Amino acid sequence: MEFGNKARAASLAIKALCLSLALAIAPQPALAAPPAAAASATAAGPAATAPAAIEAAAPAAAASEAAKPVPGAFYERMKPTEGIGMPVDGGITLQKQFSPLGEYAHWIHDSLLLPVIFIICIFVLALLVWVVVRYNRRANPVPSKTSHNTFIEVIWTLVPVLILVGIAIPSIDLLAKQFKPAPAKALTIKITGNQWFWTYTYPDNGGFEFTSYMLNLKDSPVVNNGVREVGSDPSDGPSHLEVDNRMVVPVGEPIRLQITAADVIHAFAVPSLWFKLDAVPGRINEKVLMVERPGVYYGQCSELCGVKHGYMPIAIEALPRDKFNAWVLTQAGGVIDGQKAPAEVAAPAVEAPAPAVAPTAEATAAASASAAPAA
Ligand SMILES: [Cu+2]
Repeated sequence: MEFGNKARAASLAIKALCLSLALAIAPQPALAAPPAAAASATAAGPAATAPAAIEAAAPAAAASEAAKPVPGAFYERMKPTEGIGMPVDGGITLQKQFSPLGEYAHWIHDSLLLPVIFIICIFVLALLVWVVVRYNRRANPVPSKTSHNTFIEVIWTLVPVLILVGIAIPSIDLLAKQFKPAPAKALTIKITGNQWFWTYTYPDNGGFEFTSYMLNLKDSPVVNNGVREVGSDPSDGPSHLEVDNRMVVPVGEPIRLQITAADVIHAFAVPSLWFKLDAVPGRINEKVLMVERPGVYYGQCSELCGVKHGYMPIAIEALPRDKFNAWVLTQAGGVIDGQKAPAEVAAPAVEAPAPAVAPTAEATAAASASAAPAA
């Protein structure tokens, strides 16, 4: 919201600059142009006295509003990519990472910790084998009485200290980065853990809120009443991980996630985004989420929270900013920078076959395309 205010302030400043330039160079007849353009430049406010100048400022305004959704834009649920943002069969290491911190942590794990662990294990194993072979009773009947060797003692103290320092430097660096607060302009999303589903609230986009339940499993007892079966939509991901309403986020920007719980302790965890934070009743935990590329990323509640603990997965759909904005406008009460959706964008494509306002050709095609597989 604050970012929106700043963007508007910047846009106003650019317009004011263009206005003074235009006033200085515009020939007099241009100032007498019809005032029709004023209607399109609502943000110009009191500074908008000369229609010709407003016309001159239009390209600058268009640039600052490039992030806004195009009227008639629609949201289409993204199909996840197999093996991306989800566990894979026979996987033995961390999931492929899609956040800067995740990549850093993955590097620490693969290029630092694993080699150190491997070298230490091989070294200790070799020492054991050497001792067993060389110093058993038959091979070495008269043992040495040596009890101290200063050089070896210095080595076996110093080397582990250096190894620990070598591990600590990037670890503490990663820890510090994980605790870095979100920038003031970051989008805020509030997440509430419930027995046994998640609630997502978007306070910066009109405060709309929705719940997210796991899809029911095929040929199994119903887990969530009134929720469809997994696989009944072509965009569905793996069973036990796919949900009815995904949390949608913009890609490539820091997002402030504020996490709490309504009943017992849950934990919001998405392995491929290097994100895990407890959801504690009566308390708000905050952490920054940054997704590097568009996609669907799955996680699960990671705190034993009751009988259906294993049935409250998390699905995050990361979209480019313009598509995220379009998605926001499909939500009831969804607002981008104080602007509400045009009627045809606000009407849910699937649930409203006959919208009150005539939809654009594109929206109609989208509605019929997404409605067809469900039928
Ligand atoms: Cu839980």
